[in-house]
Amino acid sequence: MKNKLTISLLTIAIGLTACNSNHANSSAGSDSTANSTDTTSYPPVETQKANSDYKPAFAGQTRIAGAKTKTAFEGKVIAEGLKSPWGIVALPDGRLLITEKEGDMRMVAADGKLSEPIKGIPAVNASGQGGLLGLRLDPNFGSNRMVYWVFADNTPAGTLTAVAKGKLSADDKSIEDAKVIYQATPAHKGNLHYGGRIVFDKEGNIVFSTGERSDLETRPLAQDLNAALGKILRITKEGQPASGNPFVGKANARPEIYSYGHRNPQGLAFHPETGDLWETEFGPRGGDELNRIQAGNNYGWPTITYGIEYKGDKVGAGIQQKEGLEQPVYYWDPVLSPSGITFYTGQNIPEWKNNLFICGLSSTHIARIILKDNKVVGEERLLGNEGQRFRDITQGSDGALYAITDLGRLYKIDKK
Ligand SMILES: [Ca+2]
Repeated sequence: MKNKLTISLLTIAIGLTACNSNHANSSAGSDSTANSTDTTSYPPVETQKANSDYKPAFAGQTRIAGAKTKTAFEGKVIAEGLKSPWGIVALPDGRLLITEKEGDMRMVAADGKLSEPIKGIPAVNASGQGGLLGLRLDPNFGSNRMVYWVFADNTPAGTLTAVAKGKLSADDKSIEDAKVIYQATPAHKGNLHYGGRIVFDKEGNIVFSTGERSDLETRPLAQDLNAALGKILRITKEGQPASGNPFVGKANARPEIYSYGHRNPQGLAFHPETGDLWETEFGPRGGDELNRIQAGNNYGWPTITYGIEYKGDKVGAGIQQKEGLEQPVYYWDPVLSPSGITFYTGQNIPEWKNNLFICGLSSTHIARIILKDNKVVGEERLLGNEGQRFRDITQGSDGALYAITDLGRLYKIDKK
């Protein structure tokens, strides 16, 4: 493994040398404190043919101007050997807590050393896209040591997306008193589109995502307010519908629903300044989306969507826009396969302030998205030379970004 690590670091070093010469050229004569809206001089990063000739609803909804980071930065592999890591959070002491799809959690120390699997986590169904998925620490983790996670749960009727919680033991070796607090029914006999990302809102409620389970029979449930599939849900730490939810007290609607019409959302993050909830979801072929989530809104799937079915047909009636259904802030055709996302609030790379970083699986890069007035104004591809499917990203307590990949690497991304 040591040889592999050396080689990968060498690859990064070579890649960065190439990048840096570009930076030098592009920043010649410019102010080193370039602001984040300095994007106009670069072509869009996407140059491949789109899957359809669908037209965006507004200018800048796809293939926005490219951006280039001027501050020299690097992505270093600080750990390898994780088994299909899926979710990552930073612990207050600088360590990282990571889920592995097959059902384990591990800690990674600042020097990259992996812990043994943490015991006490209930069994997950890891077939297909299922498993142990996103995780988040309690906002009061420092005093209560509570951890919350999303996973694919087994029931007699099939599998479903569920949320559980438990207390990290004082010796960090186990989760104590693990308890399932929410099951997103109906269950389905399938193993795709579980959603699976989880965040805490400022009131201390859990906000998490569920997929519509992919199959044609379950797909319409994304529009059904009596089903928890294809939704963003908002619940208390005890698994009850959170107060203030948009459908509380409404007939024929579940009170835990926050927004609906989602396909397979795997990215959730709150904007550090506006407080808005931002989401990424896997669309069909050519229809991956970035959305700004507002309570009660319908985000369209499967009634409207960009992109086409993976087998080539149009999706449903083949429409992309409809009154009353939300448009994505941005979409990708071809797709990124967007998984975990995070906003940057670190100090080391000022031009990244409040930018959104999106892990791309099939695209094998991290997308850096510059937002202004709730629109995308710039896009950059990071770590594209690594050949990695990026699964989740978070900001460490040191302000650096940390990203995990399906091949089991942990990258630290920071100023060089
Ligand atoms: Ca949509």
